[in-house]
Amino acid sequence: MHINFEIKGNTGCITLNRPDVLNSINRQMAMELQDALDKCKESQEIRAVYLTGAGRAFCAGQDLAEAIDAHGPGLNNIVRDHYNPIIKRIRQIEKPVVAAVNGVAAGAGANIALACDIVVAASSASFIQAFSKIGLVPDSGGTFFLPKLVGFQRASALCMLGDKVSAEEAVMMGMIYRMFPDDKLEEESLALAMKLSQMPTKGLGYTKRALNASLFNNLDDQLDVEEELQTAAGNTDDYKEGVNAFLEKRKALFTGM
Ligand code: T3D
Repeated sequence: MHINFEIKGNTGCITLNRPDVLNSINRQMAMELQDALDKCKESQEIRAVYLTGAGRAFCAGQDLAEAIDAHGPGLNNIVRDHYNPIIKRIRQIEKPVVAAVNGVAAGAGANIALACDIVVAASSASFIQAFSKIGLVPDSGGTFFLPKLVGFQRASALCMLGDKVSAEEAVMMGMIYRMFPDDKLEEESLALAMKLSQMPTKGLGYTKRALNASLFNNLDDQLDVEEELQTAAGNTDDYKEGVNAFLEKRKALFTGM
């Protein structure tokens, strides 16, 4: 197995686990990651997803030994069968997906992290659009998310130069949400995922759907989406519980329903 998958409370925890090659992704790992994301989507018990890496790296992107293997899957197949389905799954799971970037995130590894809903990193972590250094194009949604996160100009420079961005710089430029000291990352990031897993899951799922739609919509269309999803959220048990708890001055107990 190249992925560790376990359920902690209501959080599906996925750990990329090929530390000797900095968790670079080969076909087996890509398929296992897709399967784990499917489990997270389908399970009622899982209300948040947590993605991290084993060892000193988050993920160094494509396993380059496999990429140049004449008997390997081939470039176009790698993008179509490995990375595109991973990114689509991350965006389509209507539950919060937290990436805890514990070390270097390069190539597809960086862009898988950036496709997640909330990205936090260890202070020693870094992000590298490594593709240009080997003559490739950013994939795994990098050309989609990066300009939206950091602006077109910065994204162009990062994609073309392949500069290493420190966690601190990544926070400053809005590429990621927060940074924690190395020895606190696991505790803090897991606590964040666990907290999300106890929040109104349907409401968070609708929020994600609205944010996904905002990437394409004009204001009129987006207001329509918000109206529709607010109606749906208002019909959930968690909305009733949230309002009642507020009025009764007690802590809400959300069930995700
Ligand atoms: O077919 C396709 O390729 C299409 C899909 C493309 C998607 C992509 O992700 S393309 C981009 C692929 N990734 C890269 O180009 C990054 C390659 N790695 C690096 O540049 C560096 O390893 C890092 C900057 C990430 C970290 O550097 P450093 O000095 O901390 O570690 P290292 O010594 O380079 O790596 C440690 C080991 O991991 C080393 O093996 P060894 O010498 O101990 O036996 C190294 O070969 C291995 N490793 C690191 N990255 C990869 C890898 N092995 C295979 N594939 C990797 N991507």
